[in-house]
Amino acid sequence: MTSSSSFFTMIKRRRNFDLLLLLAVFVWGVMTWSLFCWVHNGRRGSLPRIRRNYVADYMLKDEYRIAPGREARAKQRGNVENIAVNARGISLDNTGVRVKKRGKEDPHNASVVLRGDWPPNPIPNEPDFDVLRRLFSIANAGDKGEKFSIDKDKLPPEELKKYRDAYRKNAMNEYVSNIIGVRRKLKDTRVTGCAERYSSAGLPQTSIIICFVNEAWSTLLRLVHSIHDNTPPHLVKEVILVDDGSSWDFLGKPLDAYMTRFPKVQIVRARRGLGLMVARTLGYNYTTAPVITFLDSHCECFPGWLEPLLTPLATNPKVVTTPCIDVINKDDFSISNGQEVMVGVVEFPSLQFGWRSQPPREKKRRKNNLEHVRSPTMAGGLFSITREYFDYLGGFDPGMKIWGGENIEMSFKIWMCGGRIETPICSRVGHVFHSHNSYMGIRQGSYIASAANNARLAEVWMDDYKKYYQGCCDMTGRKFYSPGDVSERRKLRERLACKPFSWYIENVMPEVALPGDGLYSGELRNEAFHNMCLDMMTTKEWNQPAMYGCHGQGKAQLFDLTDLGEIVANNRCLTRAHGGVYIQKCNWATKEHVWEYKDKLIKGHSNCLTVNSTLHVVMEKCSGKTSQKWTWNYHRPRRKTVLRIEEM
Ligand code: UD2
Ligand code: MN
Repeated sequence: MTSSSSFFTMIKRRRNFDLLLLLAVFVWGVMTWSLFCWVHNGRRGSLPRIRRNYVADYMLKDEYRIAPGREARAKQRGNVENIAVNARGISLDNTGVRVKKRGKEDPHNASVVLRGDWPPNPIPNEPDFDVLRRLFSIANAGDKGEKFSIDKDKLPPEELKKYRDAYRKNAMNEYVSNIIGVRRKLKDTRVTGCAERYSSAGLPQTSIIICFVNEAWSTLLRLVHSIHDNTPPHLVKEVILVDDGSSWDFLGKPLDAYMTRFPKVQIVRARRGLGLMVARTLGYNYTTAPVITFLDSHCECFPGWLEPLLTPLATNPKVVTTPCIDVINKDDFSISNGQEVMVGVVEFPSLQFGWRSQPPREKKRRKNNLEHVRSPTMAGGLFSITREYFDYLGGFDPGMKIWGGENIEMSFKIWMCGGRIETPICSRVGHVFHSHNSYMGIRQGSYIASAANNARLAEVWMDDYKKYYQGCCDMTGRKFYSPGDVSERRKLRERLACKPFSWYIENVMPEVALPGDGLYSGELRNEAFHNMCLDMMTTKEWNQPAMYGCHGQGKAQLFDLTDLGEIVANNRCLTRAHGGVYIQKCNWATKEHVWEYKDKLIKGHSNCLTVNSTLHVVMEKCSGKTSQKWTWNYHRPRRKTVLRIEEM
């Protein structure tokens, strides 16, 4: 009995001992954890307050951490979008989207973030500001839209690695953009008279739609800040950010958290990448204002940008406005304010959008410098349109995928169905022109999609003129033409009784050369050289055209003399410069592009196009010798004589 009771006492003591041991381990664990947290808090403690809040927020959530190599693995499996969305754990409704509504405060009371106030990890490639401050003067970086650059060779290896990685992932110098931060002041670069000309009183409200896929943190946030800082609040009903299936973690919860300071911002998330046309339509479904304004996700809005876009729409719902797009340099983030306002055209046979100077008739039509510039097409990312006209035109073609073509489709139908495109010269918005489309990696098939989009627009809107587009290309240059089912879009056009494409060409864009449709066209042969044809050789600017064996394949040997007197092949113009003849982008403002063809001589100013001994063409005094005598295959004495844009 005694022995058994002492046995139990021993067990009891042993239990106490175990409990004590457990307690000690627990206390040790808590102390280590506290020490760990203290160290981390110390780091966070040095950050501005606002940042600490959401750093804490997302650091708690494992799914917002960047899993090294995850993107690469996902790419291998070809389903980046799904992985991304799942990894973020975003809950979605049946339609595949989630909408976050914000509070109701006045936006101007919203908290602001100062330069350098910037979330650390998990934003990838965040510069180490302490290192940077020691090496460079980074105060006021990029202020007033001025350029900011650093000598990357001075960066220590770990910073240089970030610098390079950031560039590769974003097709722009994200590292420098990060130094500039998410907010900067922009100069008022409008021409004189703009500030007085527009008022925000009585204008309709707009909803702003910004679609993005894997956009850099600093460029996306800088855009939203620039809208906030440079727009009268009563003109903006809401800003809809459409996340089109981004795979970068910081565009999840951290972005949600950041945007809570802007009560008018809503974030709509697509379950998977929809392509920009469908993503914009998705955003559109959440808008409520009478005017819709689209912006790319790497823009910056200048003071007074919105009023001129809305003003014409207040009285004419069929006018679509697009701002002057200033170039934000992808390397130093300077914003250059191009002096002359350009117009948009479509190039043949590529159907690509192109910039040109204002054609002579448009210059004549505009009575003063502040008058809006009418434009045959628009770049497509930045424009305001009334809800009424957008709906009437059937919005974006839902059959178009990923990228490309939608801007030209929209432009054609705006004009052909009774409206017009205008650029108010007082509205200025900057846009980063990337070295390539950085999201193409996660949008497989984007080249093919863009070509198919062009085929759709040719099939639906271009009537017989679709012969000028013969399809284009995948990444290897292989051509194809696959518009898919366009029956619904054709019905739409019929229902709206829009004008024929010939009307558009003759009235809206008569200056653009259609290949093989010039006053003179075909091969350009010289009497001194049999079996040889003038050949552009390449489309590279400043290359010299030369005589080459005739191949009958068109393209670089298919020359058109246009109504404006340009000699065009392969979408490029023959240009006189430094006594020689070169290839340049066509530009109606340039006198050196204008030629006269008479008595077999091709004259430019008072000299004649002549073949020299190296088979290149040069300008020489006109003597009538055989090497100055040219013949074309076809002559079309006619035609687009009426340029009626001013009557519309
Ligand atoms: C121009 C337009 C762009 C669009 C395009 C033709 C300007 C300045 N930009 O090319 O808006 O009209 O021509 O299609 O006028 N995006 C998505 N999902 C995608 C692909 C892109 O949401 O699958 C977003 C992207 O993040 C960006 C916008 O759509 O905000 C336009 O793409 P971009 O910037 O690559 O096009 P860009 O400027 O080369
Ligand atoms: Mn863009």
